[in-house]
Amino acid sequence: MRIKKFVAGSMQEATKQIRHELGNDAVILNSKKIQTRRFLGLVKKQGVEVIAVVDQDFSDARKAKQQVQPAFREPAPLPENPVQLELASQVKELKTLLETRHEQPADVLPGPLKQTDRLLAKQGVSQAIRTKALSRLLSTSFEAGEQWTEEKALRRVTEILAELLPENPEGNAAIRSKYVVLFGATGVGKTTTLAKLAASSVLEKQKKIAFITTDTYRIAAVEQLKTYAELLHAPLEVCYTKEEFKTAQQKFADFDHVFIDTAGRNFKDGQYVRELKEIIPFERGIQAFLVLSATSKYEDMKELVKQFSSIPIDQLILTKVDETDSLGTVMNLLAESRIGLGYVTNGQNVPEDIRSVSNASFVKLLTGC
Ligand SMILES: Nc1nc2c(ncn2[C@@H]2O[C@H](COP(=O)(O)OP(=O)(O)OP(=O)(O)O)[C@@H](O)[C@H]2O)c(=O)[nH]1
Ligand SMILES: [Mg+2]
Repeated sequence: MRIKKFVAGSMQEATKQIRHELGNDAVILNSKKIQTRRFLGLVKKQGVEVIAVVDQDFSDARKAKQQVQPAFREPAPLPENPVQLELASQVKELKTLLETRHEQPADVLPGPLKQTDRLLAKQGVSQAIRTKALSRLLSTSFEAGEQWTEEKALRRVTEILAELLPENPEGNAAIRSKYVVLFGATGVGKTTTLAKLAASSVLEKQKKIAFITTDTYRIAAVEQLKTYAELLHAPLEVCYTKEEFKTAQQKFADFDHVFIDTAGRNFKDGQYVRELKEIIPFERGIQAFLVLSATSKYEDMKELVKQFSSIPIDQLILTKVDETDSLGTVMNLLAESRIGLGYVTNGQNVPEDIRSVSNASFVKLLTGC
């Protein structure tokens, strides 16, 4: 790879020099307007300073390919506006470099974009998503003479990341079904989060609510939910079987919302998912949330989503975001699973430590932008 700085009176002149010295495969990494001085420094003149790079391996491989396949060479575009054409070709080349250099895309990026890429990598955003986001940034917002700044690049990439997430309009997370069920691995915060949701239904929307728990594995689990139910003056039914669940549903016929808690189990064992489905009729009028902890490993979260693929999950709830600084793995999971995120929780306090999220607010949490 060869990098060189060029100083010229105009962008056209600079691109001419670059093409002459580095060839048609050169890519502009950065350009800025400068003032040059002539005649012993007495006369100032506007100019540009351009840093360009050529990836020799890439260039040679492309030339070799063109020589072998001359019939497939694209016809050269008509030179309407040389600067525009040159920029368009640079963007194309940079995108190709990005997409073909999967191991280290940051290598070929201009400085501010490199910073953005590093920040996302530090957050744990996968290489595939970073490449996609930066390629989209290059195709959509590269304007003639525009100076990249770190802030601008990060802001734009944040918007692009939101576009890569599954559709999840703002307000979608609202509790809208009569039955709301939370399930997920042990200790992720299901019961606490259920209490937060139930409390805001009562306190903010004055709804009449009840609780059901199917967590009959631990005595303490029932006690924990009973405490919240008493605080909210809401009835609680403990259900061991499908029949008991049906009876509880009849009992709560005239309630606005029934919040259902479930036992945390090692759901890698498909047996537990089957047990859950045996008691709760997931198909009708039930808003189902899979609860994941932001502190979990990506592979474990992915496996869990897979194990629950036979249950119609409405949205995910992400707990314990206060315990981690990196939400990249969640970004990867959402983009891959195509399930939207409804809420994030950020502490142990009931009911305040919960907020509903849209794609836009989630990516802002991720990039801090
Ligand atoms: N830091 C932090 N802790 C949380 C959050 N949500 C829940 N917790 C804590 O996590 C612990 C487990 O919470 P529970 O609500 O009992 O979790 P669970 O998923 O119901 O657990 P099991 O029913 O045993 O599977 C408790 O100490 C909660 O206070 C959160 O957003 N942030
Ligand atoms: Mg629990």
